Amino acid sequence: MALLEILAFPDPRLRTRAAPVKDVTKATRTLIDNMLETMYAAPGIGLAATQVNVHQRLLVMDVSEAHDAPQVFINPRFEVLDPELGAYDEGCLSVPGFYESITRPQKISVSALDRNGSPFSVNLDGLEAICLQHEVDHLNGKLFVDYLSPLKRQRIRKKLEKEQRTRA
Ligand code: QAP
Ligand code: CO
Repeated sequence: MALLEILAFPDPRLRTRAAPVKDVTKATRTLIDNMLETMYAAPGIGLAATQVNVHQRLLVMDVSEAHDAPQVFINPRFEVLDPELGAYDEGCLSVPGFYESITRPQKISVSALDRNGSPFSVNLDGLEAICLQHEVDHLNGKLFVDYLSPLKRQRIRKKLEKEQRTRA
């Protein structure tokens, strides 16, 4: 297994719209395992392939306390089951150090392929529903900072650009 490099905002590659996975192969499963390892090491609760510069529609997440319940979604599609919005302080491994309250639907139904390429559907609520939507946004080139005011987003961008300059 291997740790993958996580792209950081405002890297333009995070704006790429990912393409559907055509075949779930051994290479797909290696990518999934490396993404899970990278997510757990961070540590984080969700990671989309976009964030590791792989532009395929695939994401991993684990919102469990014990970090022993990995979930994999390939070519995920979701429907809102309950239009009621809830707020959650979201973060992102690609926007390190920043957390902001974001509102999203709290109950969704997701259809996807599993790591063997078999289709499945599941209803999600709470943090799982929020995280899944956050990660699907990544696959569409969207970040949680896009929901903030331009002023807030610019402040975050400037701080991260400065950090990235001093790190390089
Ligand atoms: C997405 O985010 C998410 O700033 C997953 O310094 C987060 O795993 C969806 C992380 C919250 C819904 C709610 C962030 C780690 C991890 C940071 C993450 C940081 C270190 C973020
Ligand atoms: Co994120």
